Amino acid sequence: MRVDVLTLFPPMVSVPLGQSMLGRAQSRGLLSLNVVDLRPFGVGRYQQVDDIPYGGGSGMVMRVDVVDAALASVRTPESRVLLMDPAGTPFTQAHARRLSACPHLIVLCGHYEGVDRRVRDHLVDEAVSIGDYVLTGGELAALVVIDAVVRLQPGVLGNPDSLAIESFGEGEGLLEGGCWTRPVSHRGWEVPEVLRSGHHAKVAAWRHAEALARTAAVRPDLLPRKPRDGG
Ligand code: JEH
Repeated sequence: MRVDVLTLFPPMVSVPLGQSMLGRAQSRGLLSLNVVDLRPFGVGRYQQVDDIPYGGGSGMVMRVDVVDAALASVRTPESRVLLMDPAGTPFTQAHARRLSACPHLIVLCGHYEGVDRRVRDHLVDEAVSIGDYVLTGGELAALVVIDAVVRLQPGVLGNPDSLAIESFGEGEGLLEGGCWTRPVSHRGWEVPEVLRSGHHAKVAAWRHAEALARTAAVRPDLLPRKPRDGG
């Protein structure tokens, strides 16, 4: 898939995405990443990309004309345009799965106090937030979205089993209990006996019980069929 990221700070995006699985996805041609610097689309002698907010308030707001010009340089009829936005729709795994089917994603990252509202209203398909905390800009949030989407592309994960397990529900519906490797004992901390037993059915049952216990302890909201307020 092709991903264009529009940002005032290109290395914030290109450097992390050059590492690990996503770096390998790029060199293997599974991800075609293009990070676009917004600065050359700025206006006037100083290539200004932002201005003071109408109605007052602190900080600077990114200009709609600048964003429009930058988007026009990469947009095609099959592009899906995302705006990273602290007031956007919460990003979920279902979101990631839907976006992974798009041939071309464009991710717009604001900074400072955000972007002129006309961008969200007229130039993008959706505004997305990665969670209820405040970041300094959209770049780190874009990395989260791109990572979650690109790892779902066929061939990106070394082991397709990981995806099979997720879609089966173990990875997604419940939290995982834990995992262990050698040595079998370290400072008296032992690998659970059942995992060394070689009894596959027992291992599966134990893991499921662990996942349920873990989920009930830290994310009871994820448990199925639990009655919740308001329905
Ligand atoms: C942050 C894009 C562009 C910071 C604060 C404000 C919140 C009430 N999950 C996420 N957190 N932050 C971002 C994000 C995503 N996706 C994000 C961005 C930009 C994404 C600029 N910023 C910085 C920024 C204003 N405050 C927003 N308000 C709900 C607590 C208070 C005001 C705007 C922009």
